[in-house]
Amino acid sequence: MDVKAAIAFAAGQPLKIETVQLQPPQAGEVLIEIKATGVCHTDAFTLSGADPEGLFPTILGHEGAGVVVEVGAGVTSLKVGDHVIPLYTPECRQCKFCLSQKTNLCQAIRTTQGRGLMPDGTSRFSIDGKMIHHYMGTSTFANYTVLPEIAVAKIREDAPFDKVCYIGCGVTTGVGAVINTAKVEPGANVVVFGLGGIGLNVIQGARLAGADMIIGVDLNPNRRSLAEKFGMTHFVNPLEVEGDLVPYLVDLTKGGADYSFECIGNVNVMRQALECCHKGWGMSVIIGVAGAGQEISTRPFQLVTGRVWKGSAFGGARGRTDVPKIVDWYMDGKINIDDLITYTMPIEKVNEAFDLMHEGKSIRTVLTF
Ligand code: NAD
Ligand code: AHE
Ligand code: ZN
Repeated sequence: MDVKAAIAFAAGQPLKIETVQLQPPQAGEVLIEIKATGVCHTDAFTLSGADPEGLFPTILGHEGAGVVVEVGAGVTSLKVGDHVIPLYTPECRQCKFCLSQKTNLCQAIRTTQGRGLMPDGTSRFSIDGKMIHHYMGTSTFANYTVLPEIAVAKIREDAPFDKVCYIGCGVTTGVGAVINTAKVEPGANVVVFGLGGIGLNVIQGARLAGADMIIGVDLNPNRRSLAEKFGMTHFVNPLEVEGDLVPYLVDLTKGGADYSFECIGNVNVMRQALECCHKGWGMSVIIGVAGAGQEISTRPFQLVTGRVWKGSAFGGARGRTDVPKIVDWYMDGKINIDDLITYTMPIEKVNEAFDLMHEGKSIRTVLTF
């Protein structure tokens, strides 16, 4: 079938809206009509060319919501008409990783997904007979996309697509990192580096967990008021701090953060995030994605003396199990999504959405079809 998609033909170039061809779902796959998709910094990261897994041409987008319109042979957990959120972290419930119950990183289709292909090693997308890569297994910058059944979360039908699409990445990543990965406890002191689409969800996750002090760190002073609305108690702009940021934060938290979160993708900030943690127990969680060739460093003494460095992908969430619950939290008013969606515009304006992100003018832009 012909579908409308924003294609990234090469790194660093604006996306182009084109009509592309999509093959029907194969065994174990479903065809989804995408109704709305968020634009995450990771889409921009891959488009920039800094992603070692970045492949072109591709259809970006991994924060979508839509409706199942066709199911392939053998699909049992989904039917036509189901409202769904595509998952870049699937949940097969059968692989070693899923069965371990120690991680959300299902590996059932990770190899082909990383090569921009469906599990059978081919792509469903093409243009004029030339193959186009899938992206993160989701490719939500298209009005129709195909996914394996194990990479689709079924959600309630009264949830608005143009809001809950954000649960497909940013909301779950931020809130989940606090609850699933760090397991922040009531009364904890938390420092959040980067108050964008992820960091603000860490802030609201920390409030949900009952954190006491919630410190937000960002170079953009315009982030302050929204972060306060989401639970931030103290704002720190590193440009206004005299001297080193780390001792400043250790002082502010009276000994160091119980938990810190890096939501930028900057390896120097990752080091600061670890080193501002409390001696003996402070835990720093890396969420930000850093470019090819970049490495983190610190004195091993930081770890010897009890600080813990962790990472979190998709907020440690098991998508098919946890995403429907997070949709419920939103529908029940436990988490705020609406105030983080700063722009909603048609897919044709996708390049404007990236510009707004780079200019620091948006938290999340949602594209509709
Ligand atoms: P964003 O662009 O919305 O937000 C980034 C924020 O960081 C901005 O507010 C910016 O002003 C701030 N910032 C930039 N440099 C800074 C610095 N040196 N010090 C302090 N603040 C600084 O991006 P986002 O969508 O929130 O994504 C954040 C990061 O998380 C990206 O690297 C993205 O790829 C990654 N990410 C990871 C996961 C995961 O599962 N691990 C999921 C989604 C996004
Ligand atoms: N392709 C990059 C890695 C990018 C990355 O870490 N992605 C996160 C999700 S970011 C969503 O906005 C993730 O889930 N990682 C786990 C995984 O298996 O990719 C690279 O460096 O190669
Ligand atoms: Zn994302």
